[in-house]
Amino acid sequence: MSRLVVVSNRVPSAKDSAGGLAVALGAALAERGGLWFGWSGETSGEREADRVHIRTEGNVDYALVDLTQRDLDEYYSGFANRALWPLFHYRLDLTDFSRKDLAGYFRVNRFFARALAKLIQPDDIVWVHDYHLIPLASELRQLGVRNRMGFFLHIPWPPPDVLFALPPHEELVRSLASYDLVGFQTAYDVENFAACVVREGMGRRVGDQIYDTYGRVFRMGAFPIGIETAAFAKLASESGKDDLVRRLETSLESRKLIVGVDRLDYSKGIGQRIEAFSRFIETNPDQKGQVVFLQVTPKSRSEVPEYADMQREVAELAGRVNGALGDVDWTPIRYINRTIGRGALAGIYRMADVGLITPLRDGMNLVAKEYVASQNADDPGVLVLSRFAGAARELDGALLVNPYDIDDVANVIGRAITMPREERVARWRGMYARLHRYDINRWLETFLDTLNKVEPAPSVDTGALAAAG
Ligand code: ADQ
Repeated sequence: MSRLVVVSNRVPSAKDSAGGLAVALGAALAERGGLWFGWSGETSGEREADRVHIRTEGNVDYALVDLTQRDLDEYYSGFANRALWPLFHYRLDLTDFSRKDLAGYFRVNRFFARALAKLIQPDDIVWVHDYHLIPLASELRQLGVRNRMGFFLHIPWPPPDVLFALPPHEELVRSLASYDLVGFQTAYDVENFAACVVREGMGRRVGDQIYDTYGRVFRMGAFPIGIETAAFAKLASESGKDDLVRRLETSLESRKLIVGVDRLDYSKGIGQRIEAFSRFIETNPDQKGQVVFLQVTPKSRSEVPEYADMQREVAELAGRVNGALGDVDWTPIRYINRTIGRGALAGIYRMADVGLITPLRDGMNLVAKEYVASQNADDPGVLVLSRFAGAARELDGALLVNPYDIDDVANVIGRAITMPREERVARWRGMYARLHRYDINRWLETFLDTLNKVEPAPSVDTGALAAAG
């Protein structure tokens, strides 16, 4: 088995509480021996490609590099999070493109490539994650690295007319062609990407999910990410003793619970969700005092202005709804800005009669899967899920909604909260079986097996082509 090299913008630190992806990748690295490379999370005045901090745990090396404040502003807060993130979530209105940020994005990818190239051994298999690092393979190939390389995009890939609004769209597609395998969350993303390649004549289809782009042949495919299903189910079933879970249960006084859990991000549709809950109460006055909506939302990316604006807007909206609908003994919305340990989170999901997961656009949405995995098999809650989450392609027992249609979401909340037990059990069973079969480890094996089987492309190097103009 080849050694595995994982590359992501951030490398989980020893003190982070590891999420499912970090746990699964960590386990794969430990099994094969490997290297996890990325930004240290630290800024320094100067950056030097040979100043790589290496931490070794067992047979896994964690290799970290610092970035400068300017790198972070341009590469991370700039091009990655103010151009790629909004555009890939279909938000042209929030996309802020600048050539300065784009140059920073390519500069940091080149810097990462120079530092990483020295650590890669000839038989290594390299797996790069997410939109921050699209150009990494192309930079590595220009440095002569010929290893098998795969890329997985955690967020959606937009359709051609959305992508083409981004001036450097062709460079991004050209960069992706330097990988041997490009993985997306759903078949819709694959379709969108293939349409982008073909529409502007950047490449052509030469086989099943195989494309020749700028003279380089590569494979693409859908690899829907999973969760640690069995571990989540276990955490949830053992969560009854957790202090936070008990306090929540006592405070509910047998009221029904609806839960939403998301990073504070405009793609998650939190504002529309609050409006829909409010509409549900207005149109069902008998539910006043009978139901609580708990929205758990840790702040994220506060350095990006759109996120700071959103923090204020959502807090104000929740306050306004509580002021208008609440009573001395009932606060309809509980809005909490903090992260919660996985055990307590699983317990909250299990206690909730409804999981209200309504992103405006989402690559997958792991919360939807965690909610399903955490339910009590004999008395499960109901998942209300946006049709625009990648998870909607798999979770066919959910009640699907259009999150832009506030009346529809309000009606479906009513249907979910009154759904008879037999229907809840029937809907839940199929979803759980699928999540159990196709969990995070299966996802990881499927991606790596496919990457291992891809014929390495000896065809013309994208880098050489780019250099030749
Ligand atoms: P995210 O946009 O971060 O991920 P999501 O898939 O929902 O979205 O994952 C969030 C994770 O953070 C979940 O595991 C959840 O439990 C955790 N989390 C959220 N709020 C929390 C809280 N208050 N306390 C503790 N934990 C919390 C990106 C893409 C998604 C894609 C994932 C994985 O945007 O579409 O599903 O990557 O590929």
